[in-house]
Amino acid sequence: MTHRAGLSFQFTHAIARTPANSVANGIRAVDSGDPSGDKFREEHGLYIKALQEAGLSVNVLPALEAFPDSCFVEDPAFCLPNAAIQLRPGTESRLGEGAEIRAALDSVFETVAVLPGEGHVDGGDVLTLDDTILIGLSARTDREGADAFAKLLGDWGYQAEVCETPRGVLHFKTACSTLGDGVILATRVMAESGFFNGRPIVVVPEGEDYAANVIRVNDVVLVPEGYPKTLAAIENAGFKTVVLPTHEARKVDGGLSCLSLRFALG
Ligand code: CIR
Repeated sequence: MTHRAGLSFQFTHAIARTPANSVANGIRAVDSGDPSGDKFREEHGLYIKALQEAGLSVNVLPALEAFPDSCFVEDPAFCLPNAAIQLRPGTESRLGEGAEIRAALDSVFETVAVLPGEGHVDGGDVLTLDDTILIGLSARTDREGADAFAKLLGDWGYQAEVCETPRGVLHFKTACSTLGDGVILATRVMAESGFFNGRPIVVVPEGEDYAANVIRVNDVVLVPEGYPKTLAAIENAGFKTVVLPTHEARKVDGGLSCLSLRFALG
């Protein structure tokens, strides 16, 4: 696709969802204790404020107790400037979240498509760069879903590539992010994967893999609290940062990107 400067980080709007108390039952690979709804909502409030300070108008949807992981709105949908796709998350307890977010998509986008076919894609497996969109196969995103998604993006004039998320990594974006301006932040394993085609990569220092999930929002990069080496690496690469607590999200394998859908309208 043609290079669309800023596609990966210039946004005007976001959609988020308040964490429910049921987030204590959220899915996790390793149990390090249940997140508390109250503490999670406190951290979420700071996250929303940071998005607003970065210039976004944020629609915060009400908590959904029936879906413990529903505050991770990145997974059931994918947004582009002026168009969105309702996805089918690849785990049973989250499947219904696509229908739950649909009205919020319809209220802002002229075009909202549903992922064609029967396959599954979690938005956490989709990394939008300015010139291509990478889709990682994972335990959540299957080949049928990824191919259908790539075809739909192609029909809309975007280039998409399907890659393999390294084993043991929940989502493609658990291990990498765009810092914007063509620069990638990635864990060492992901940096050595060859997915990034010679793009400049800031490698996440050893022991800080969780900090590979950051978000560039307009002029700033939001970085999780507690990862000083990664923070320094991002700042040394010339990016302005804002640090946010994500301690409760982390207990259920969530990070900064999962907590919002970010897009440009206009
Ligand atoms: C899940 O396992 O689906 C949630 N507990 C965490 C989702 C994190 N989402 C993301 O990385 N995009």
